[in-house]
Amino acid sequence: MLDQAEIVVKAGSGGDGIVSFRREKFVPFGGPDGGDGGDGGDVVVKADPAITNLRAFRQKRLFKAGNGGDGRGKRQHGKKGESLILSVPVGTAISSKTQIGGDDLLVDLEKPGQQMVVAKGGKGGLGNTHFASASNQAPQIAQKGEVGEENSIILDLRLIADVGIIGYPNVGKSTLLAAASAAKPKIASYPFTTREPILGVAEVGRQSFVLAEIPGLIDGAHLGQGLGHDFLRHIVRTKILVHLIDGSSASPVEDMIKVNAELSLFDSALGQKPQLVAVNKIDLPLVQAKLGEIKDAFGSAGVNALFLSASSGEGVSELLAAASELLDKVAAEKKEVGRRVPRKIFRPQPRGAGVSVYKEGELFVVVASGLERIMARMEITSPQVRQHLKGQLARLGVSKALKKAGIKPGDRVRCGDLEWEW
Ligand SMILES: Nc1nc2c(ncn2[C@@H]2O[C@H](COP(=O)(O)OP(=O)(O)OP(=O)(O)O)[C@@H](O)[C@H]2O)c(=O)[nH]1
Ligand SMILES: [Mg+2]
Repeated sequence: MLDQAEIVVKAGSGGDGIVSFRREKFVPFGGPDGGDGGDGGDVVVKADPAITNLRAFRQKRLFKAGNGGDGRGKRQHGKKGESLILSVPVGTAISSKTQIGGDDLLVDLEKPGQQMVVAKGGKGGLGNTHFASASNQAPQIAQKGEVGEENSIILDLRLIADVGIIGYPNVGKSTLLAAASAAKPKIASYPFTTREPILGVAEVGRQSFVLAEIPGLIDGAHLGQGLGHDFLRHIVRTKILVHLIDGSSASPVEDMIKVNAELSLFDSALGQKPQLVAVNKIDLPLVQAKLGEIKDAFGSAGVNALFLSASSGEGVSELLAAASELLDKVAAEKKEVGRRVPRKIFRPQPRGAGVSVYKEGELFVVVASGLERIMARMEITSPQVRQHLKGQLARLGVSKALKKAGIKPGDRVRCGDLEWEW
């Protein structure tokens, strides 16, 4: 049930555009007819209900889409590279690995058919037909294809349950799950009987929801103690929690506080998740005897606890009704928040923004978003290309920035992997 895989995805590179001129009988000087390169294929991850695990991604690590074909003469464009579609189970979260070793959640593929491009194919280079102008009718310029994106991503199949049943080991989580649903988890009088999350479906009136027993919550679980913190991340996706507490424990309120602290230490959002506190095992005479005391203790802690016996069934239907009600409330609030989220506004960057120039000894180094991409696609040796590049540099505000930094003809400039003379 716990499923994770780390893979490398590589999109196809774009094909090269080419330099070619028409050659026909009786036409001595044909015009340019170099075709464009085809775009490289994308790598796409798609949620497919037919897939149930991430096994396929644990055996193989590199997934590549097809490259675009090169352009040819007679304006023939290169073939588009074939995209690669990776089918994953619904409920897979995709994160990208950050350079500092962490990960950033990119998307949660929650719906069947939902998909995301995880590596974008490189654009095909333009053939020389695009560079013809009134002053240059025989252009020797063609663009190289752009290199396809390569990314390291983490696929993480998380459990999808509406309600997570949490609590210390042996408090009766499995017993409650068995009483509330048709699931048949193993029940025993020792801790860590349950070693993997277990799902069950509960029905309340005409509503039904998925319950999951989350095992392994002990002090230090956020540090990986006990069964480790792998299960804790499953709780992140549940909508609400049922926090089950053993009524026969020495201090039920303290148990609740400690488990909640463990949740917050793992992820502050978990500590904020709505929860119902339920005190179990009220059938035990020992618990009956101090029921009033326990109620008062929770009352003073500001918690409106529910009381039940998972083994006798007393109070179970009331707990399920309360869970159903809380789920409705959470869903209504989510809708409300969804309406209030402001639309994102993208503002185009003014020209010259994002260009910076610094000196490395005698060398002028240019850092400009966009320029490195253009440069990587240039065959800088040809004089015509250099002319074209000069135009691009002026357009992006790079020339101005270099002049401001005091550049003189003959000085050397570097941008990305390319170095040239000014
Ligand atoms: N008297 C009484 N015993 C209960 C009740 N609920 C559970 N138990 C007992 O408590 C013990 C643990 O129950 P489980 O349901 O396995 O507890 P759990 O929280 O799932 O435990 P782990 O999976 O090991 O973390 C078993 O011996 C159960 O029979 C209850 O309401 N009353
Ligand atoms: Mg259990």
